[in-house]
Amino acid sequence: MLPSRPYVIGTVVVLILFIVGFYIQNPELIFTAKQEPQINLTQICSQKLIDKSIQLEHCERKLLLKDTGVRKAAINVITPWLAPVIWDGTFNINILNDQHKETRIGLFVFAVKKYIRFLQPFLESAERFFMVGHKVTYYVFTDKVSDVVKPKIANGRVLQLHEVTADQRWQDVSMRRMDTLQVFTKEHMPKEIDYLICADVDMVFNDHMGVEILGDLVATLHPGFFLSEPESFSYERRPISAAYIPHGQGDFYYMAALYGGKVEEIYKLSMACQKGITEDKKKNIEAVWQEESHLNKYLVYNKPTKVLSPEYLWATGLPHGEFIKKIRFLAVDKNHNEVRN
Ligand code: 5GW
Ligand code: MN
Repeated sequence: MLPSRPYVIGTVVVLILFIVGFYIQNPELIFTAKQEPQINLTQICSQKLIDKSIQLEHCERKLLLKDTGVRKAAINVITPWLAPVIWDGTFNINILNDQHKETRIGLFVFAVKKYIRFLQPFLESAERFFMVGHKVTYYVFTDKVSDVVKPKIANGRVLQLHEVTADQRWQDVSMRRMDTLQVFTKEHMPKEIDYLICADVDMVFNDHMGVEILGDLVATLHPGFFLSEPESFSYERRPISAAYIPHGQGDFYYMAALYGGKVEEIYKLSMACQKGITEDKKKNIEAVWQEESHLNKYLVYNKPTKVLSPEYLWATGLPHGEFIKKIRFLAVDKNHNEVRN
């Protein structure tokens, strides 16, 4: 007997509904034929690696270097613990400026003995490039307050001059900064500012340095080591020093000429570094790169929440590849014998 007509129609309808339902659940099957051919990322990467005039925008930085001896992680825009590495092109300054309208920022700098000569160009260039349009307090420490030439300072910005004693040994001058930081980040700064940036004075601001550098704990890649393997970092390697970092540990070599963070974080950092410096002094030793060694030690175990690319720390005459688009903060080419005696 043949199936009745309603039975046939019913079966066909069920079949159609089944097919339609299947494709609704698996839409990619419908469009398979229309899909673009798959992009071959490996091919693109290798083309970029061959191309010498590579554009350094955004995530392309990861593809940059063709020299296999060079550490690729060094040009990442993010650390393995997911802290951003700040390069030109990785941020939108207008969004960040809006977020930081009310933020109060401190800039801490020592200018003792002959280094007082660097202060005026430092401050004048800061007025041009450092946190322009924001609330800034300069915390200047010097042994001769009366010798300071005060530059013209924009509205909303304040210069505080503080007297410090000049240590005999240059190593102590540089390390005294931690001791001073420890006091000021506890007693004065918490009421006055939200973030503190600490800098060397033998520097000039040379391009924009704004709120993109603010974070809980911020450190800067040393321009001489950002392409190096960790084994060659000049960490303190003697176990007797409090700044000791064993081989196999540590992520980057940070330069002590620029770091910062929330006042509370810099308090913790300066406490820890000063403690290490004092412990070493008791043993009659000194870390290989003084407070920079202690800073690096601290940052191995307290990872920075933001890392600044060497755009934020470059040295006069240091050759740079295409990957440094902006030199924002530049170490002055100083005559060591002249300024240190
Ligand atoms: C003097 C002689 C040798 C090394 C440092 C000094 C020195 C450093 C000084 O006489 N006065 C002084 O204020 N400083 C502070 O320490 C400055 O803020 C200076 O930028 C900072 C670090 O010393 P630098 O800049 O000589 O260290 P490098 O590593 O940049 O050469
Ligand atoms: Mn310096």
